[in-house]
Amino acid sequence: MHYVALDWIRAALEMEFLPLWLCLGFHFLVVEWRNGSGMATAASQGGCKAVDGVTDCRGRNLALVPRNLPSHSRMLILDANPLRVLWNHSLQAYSHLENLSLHSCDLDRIGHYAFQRQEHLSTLGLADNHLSENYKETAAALHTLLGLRSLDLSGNSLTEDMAALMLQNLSSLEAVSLARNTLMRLDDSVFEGLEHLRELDLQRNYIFEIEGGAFDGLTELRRLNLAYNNLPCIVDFSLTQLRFLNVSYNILEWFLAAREEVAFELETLDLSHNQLLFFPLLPQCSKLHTLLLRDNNMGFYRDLYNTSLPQEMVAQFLLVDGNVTNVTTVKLWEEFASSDLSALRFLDMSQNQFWHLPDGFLKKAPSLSHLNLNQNCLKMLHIREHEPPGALTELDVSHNQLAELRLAPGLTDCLKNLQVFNLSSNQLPGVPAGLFDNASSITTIDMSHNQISLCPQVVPSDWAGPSSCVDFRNMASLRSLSLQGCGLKSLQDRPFQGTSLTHLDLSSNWGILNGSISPLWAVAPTLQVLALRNIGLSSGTAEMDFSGFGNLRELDLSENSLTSFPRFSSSLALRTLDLRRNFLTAIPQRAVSEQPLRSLQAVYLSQNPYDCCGVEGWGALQHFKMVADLAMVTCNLSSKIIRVVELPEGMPRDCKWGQVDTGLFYLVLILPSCLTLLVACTVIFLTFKKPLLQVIKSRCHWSSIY
Ligand SMILES: *[C@@H]1O[C@H](CO)[C@@H](O)[C@H](O)[C@H]1NC(C)=O
Ligand SMILES: *[C@@H]1O[C@H](CO)[C@@H](O)[C@H](O)[C@H]1NC(C)=O
Ligand SMILES: *[C@@H]1O[C@H](CO)[C@@H](O)[C@H](O)[C@H]1NC(C)=O
Ligand SMILES: *[C@@H]1O[C@H](CO)[C@@H](O)[C@H](O)[C@H]1NC(C)=O
Ligand SMILES: *[C@@H]1O[C@H](CO)[C@@H](O)[C@H](O)[C@H]1NC(C)=O
Ligand SMILES: *[C@@H]1O[C@H](CO)[C@@H](O)[C@H](O)[C@H]1NC(C)=O
Ligand SMILES: *[C@@H]1O[C@H](CO)[C@@H](O)[C@H](O)[C@H]1NC(C)=O
Ligand SMILES: *[C@@H]1O[C@H](CO)[C@@H](O)[C@H](O)[C@H]1NC(C)=O
Ligand SMILES: *[C@@H]1O[C@H](CO)[C@@H](O)[C@H](O)[C@H]1NC(C)=O
Ligand SMILES: *[C@@H]1O[C@H](CO)[C@@H](O)[C@H](O)[C@H]1NC(C)=O
Ligand SMILES: *[C@@H]1O[C@H](CO)[C@@H](O)[C@H](O)[C@H]1NC(C)=O
Ligand SMILES: CC(=O)N[C@H]1CO[C@H](CO)[C@@H](O)[C@@H]1O
Repeated sequence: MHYVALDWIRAALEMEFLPLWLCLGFHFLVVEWRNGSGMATAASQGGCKAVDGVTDCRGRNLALVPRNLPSHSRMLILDANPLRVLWNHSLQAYSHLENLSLHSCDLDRIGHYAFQRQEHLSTLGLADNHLSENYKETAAALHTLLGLRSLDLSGNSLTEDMAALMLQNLSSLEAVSLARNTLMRLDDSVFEGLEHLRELDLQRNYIFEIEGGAFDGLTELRRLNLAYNNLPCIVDFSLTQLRFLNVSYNILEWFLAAREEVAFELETLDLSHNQLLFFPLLPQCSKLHTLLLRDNNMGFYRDLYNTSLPQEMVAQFLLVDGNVTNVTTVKLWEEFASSDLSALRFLDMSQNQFWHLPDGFLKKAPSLSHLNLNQNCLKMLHIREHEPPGALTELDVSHNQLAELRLAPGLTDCLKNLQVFNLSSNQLPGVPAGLFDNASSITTIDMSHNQISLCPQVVPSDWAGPSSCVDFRNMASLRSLSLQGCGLKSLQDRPFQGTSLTHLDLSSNWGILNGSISPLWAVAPTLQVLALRNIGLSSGTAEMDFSGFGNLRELDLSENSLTSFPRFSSSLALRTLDLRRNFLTAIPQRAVSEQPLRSLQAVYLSQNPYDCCGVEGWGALQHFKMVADLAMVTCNLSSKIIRVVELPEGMPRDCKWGQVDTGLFYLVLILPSCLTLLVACTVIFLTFKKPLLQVIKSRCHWSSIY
């Protein structure tokens, strides 16, 4: 019993000591902090940088807001410090702040009075903290900021209720970011009272539902970003004042604007990377100039409905709002026809499932300058009056199944503003005669990966036969032409005469030059970039004579059968030369010392079967540092593949020694045998010396008289 009482007293004593220890601990912390703050003062000259009212304390490992910073700072950056808590009054000394940045500070608590007396604060960055933890206190702190204009709360694991509480009554806000949080459902309470909000970023949340009216109070809203959410559709879109809407990377199947005859301010609409089934039904009156619809499932379902009249296509929407279910029937074509595309300049419909474009579709967008139809299933493109519109400067129909371009008869100036025409990867045999006749602005044509043939002679422009060839002659504006992988046979008749091509790609047309580059002489003076990859060039057929190509900067001769280094005339100004994947065995010294190669900035030489003993030019090449893929160049030394950079220093000389002085080699081989023979002779001689003398002596018997 005694014992127990004593124990109890000890426990009580310990209990009393506990606060003391805590106090001591706290005191210790404070002392340490004081010392720390002394250091921070030093850092405000060294660590924190203070220039022109901007104090930058990024990543200084600060646990508290330093107290000795310049008090007149207008901008304070405390990003990436382990603050954890923003204590009450910790910013008291800096009452002139306009801009405060606290990104990635591990903040899970912001004191109610942390921002007191911050009347000038207009921009507050709180991204990437843990503000969901004590969100009520944080909300209370934010409510003291009556002049706040921009607030970044991204990456804080906030739900819609937390966000709603934090934003409540912050009516001065003009820009809010709630990106990378965990919002799921938006109703009219979340953004209530933010009547000055112009910009709202909600990307990368889990929003699957936006109730009607959620944005109704935001009368000033101009930019709304809803990218990377889970929205299944947008119907009855009625934010008339919005200029920019980004709903990319959702799961939208429909976009349907409210059918009101009011003017929408919408200029940019990004609906790319969704699952749209039909062209969005846009406002009847808008200023839309950029419409991005890349990577959806859109098509015009003429074939599906088995009707040639798209007017008959109908979609029914089941709208569920609370316990009220409404069925709305939309006549797709009528709806589409009433969409206002008159200001549209940029339209991206790539990566969809368009098998055809209905008659009159492009006519609705007379201002269109960029049209991207890349990666669809188009089989035919009908070029008619105003389709595509005359303003078009860039048309990309690459990666479709086009087997025919059809040109309305009598049409002459349909492509007069077109600059870039990409027809790559289709099944076109050619283009209709006369299509390019009045295309006087065209600079770039990509016809790669089509099975085209070049017209043998000038085709009369009134010739209405099938478009089974293409003629580039006399296209004075043309600068860049790709005919890669077109299955072209040996070029005849100077097919590029009358053009001023600067870029030409003839790669992967086996045999197209048939040993002579004379078909290119017509464009030799203007060419700057020439690709002759994989066309079966060999050194044997004829010397490649590039002497007329005075402006050539880049030449690609890779994937051919060249066995020797090509010769270039001295007037060449080459900068890049690609000789990969040929059959070069040696780099001759002269190739390197020749004048045109001195101007080279990059030469690619790997994947050739060099002989390690035939690389006399390497030293010089390395000296000029122009071998761009030197690390990958290998050579062959008695059946072993060695990387050239790993060759021993004097290697080529050793090779020469081995090749030239074979006489010496034989001498060395023979020398031991000779020596052996000599020794043997001496031994024999010595062994038989005595008897021999004796024999002589015995023979000279008579001389023993003395
Ligand atoms: C506040 O700082 C941010 C980030 O440096 C900057 O983008 C913004 O313009 C500044 N705002 C003001 C009002 O100075
Ligand atoms: C700030 O002060 C209030 C009121 O005194 C107090 O309730 C709160 O705990 C304090 N917050 C912090 C982080 O110190
Ligand atoms: C917001 O304003 C309303 C009306 O002025 C007021 O009743 C409410 O308490 C305010 N809420 C906060 C969190 O300040
Ligand atoms: C829309 O948002 C996505 C994701 O942030 C971005 O990649 C895209 O560029 C934005 N679109 C426009 C038109 O800015
Ligand atoms: C589509 O309609 C045509 C005639 O209008 C008919 O011959 C054809 O069988 C129909 N196809 C389908 C799949 O209904
Ligand atoms: C819908 O719900 C409201 C209240 O939630 C109720 O008053 C109304 O009667 C309901 N209507 C129907 C058609 O069920
Ligand atoms: C449903 O239809 C009724 C009558 O047409 C209309 O008053 C109501 O607003 C509609 N509700 C929705 C959610 O569209
Ligand atoms: C044409 O389109 C293809 C594939 O989409 C692309 O690789 C190529 O760079 C484009 N050509 C030009 C000249 O833009
Ligand atoms: C179109 O080309 C034809 C023949 O090349 C020429 O006669 C005509 O004037 C051109 N039209 C325009 C509008 O340039
Ligand atoms: C290729 O050139 C050789 C002679 O240089 C010629 O006999 C042959 O007909 C040419 N081949 C083609 C397809 O023009
Ligand atoms: C390397 O050289 C030897 C003899 O010179 C030859 O038999 C062999 O095929 C060469 N190997 C390669 C990969 O070129
Ligand atoms: C480590 C360190 O700087 N300690 C100092 C903390 O501050 C006290 C008093 O200001 C100094 O005496 C310590 O040397």
